Amino acid sequence: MAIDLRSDTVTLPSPRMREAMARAEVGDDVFGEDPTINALEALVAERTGKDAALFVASGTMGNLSSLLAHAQRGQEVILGDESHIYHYEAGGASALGGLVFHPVATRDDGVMPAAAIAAALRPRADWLAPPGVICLENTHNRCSGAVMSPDDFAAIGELARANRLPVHLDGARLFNASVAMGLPLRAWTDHVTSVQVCLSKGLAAPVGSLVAGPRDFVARARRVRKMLGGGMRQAGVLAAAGLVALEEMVDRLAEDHANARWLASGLARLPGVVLDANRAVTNIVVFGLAAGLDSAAFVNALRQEGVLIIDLGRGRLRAVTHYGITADDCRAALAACERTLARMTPGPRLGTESANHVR
Ligand code: TLP
Repeated sequence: MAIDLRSDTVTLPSPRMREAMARAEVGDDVFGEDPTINALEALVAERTGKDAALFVASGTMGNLSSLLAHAQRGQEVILGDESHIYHYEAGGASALGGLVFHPVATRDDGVMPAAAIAAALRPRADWLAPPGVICLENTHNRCSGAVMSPDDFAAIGELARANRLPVHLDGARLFNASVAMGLPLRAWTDHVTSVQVCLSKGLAAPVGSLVAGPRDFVARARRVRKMLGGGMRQAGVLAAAGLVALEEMVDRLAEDHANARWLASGLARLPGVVLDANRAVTNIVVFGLAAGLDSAAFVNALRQEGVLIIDLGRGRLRAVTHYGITADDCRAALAACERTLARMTPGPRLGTESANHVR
């Protein structure tokens, strides 16, 4: 079986999840009558310290429903230029909601400083698209799973309040941030208006995300969810796995973080790898190859060795640890990387430079 480090989205549901799914009490969620979904929404509202929460099919649907619930057509979404919403959500907020993306430079450590956001807020004028919502991401996918600190969130929350703007947090991996820092979700969510959290990444549920926020916001997001075709009826079978994910799968994320740290420090020692191992603080390792080594060729050659990673583009590669990956898998993956790089890197050729040098 391949060692699949492409993403934590490849995680399979645990046996306890499958049991809970089989036993789940269900009802029609569009009528608000699915008891398992209602329980999951109440639990996430409580953990995030928000009035209410809404179960949605995916992180993408959660972010899109949130943005469309916060902002009006022609308004700007102020977001990081390395953010998932900007790169990987098919431009949905723009295509379906008429919102305008205003990307702001993100530092390598995943932080979009409050000052950079302040500079992006356009003044009110007839010829300018006004800001409608600020988006943050934590942990930061394309920035090596970096954790943005609660202090940085507080500064942005203050800026947003002063400008009467909502802040939406793409917290697809907020549980990873919480476990890495030893802080509750509220350390971050208290500073934002709304948050989207994924159950289907490191928490290993098969499907689902939740959006949480103020009651009126959640009511609008619920309407958008219906508009997007996301009213899922007896989806309590999915929510049942989500409840197990929240009860049993959060603390074990520490294991994924330890595996990622180990993998990052091993990779950093390989000739041909460019990586600051201190960056790997959660479950994502982003690295590059030395000049002259082709990233796509490396990914393909590694696949032949039974190890899967992904190419983020611009010479950046990503390996993600998760519920399906053990410490032994990481050891085998590192050995495969070493073999692959050795094949790609020409060693000293006998009888030429090195031999000449000895003479
Ligand atoms: N990310 C996936 C892929 O889309 C690349 C991954 O493998 O990392 N926000 C963030 C920060 C995410 O990383 C993702 C998924 C989403 C939102 C979207 O979630 P889904 O896939 O459930 O729509």
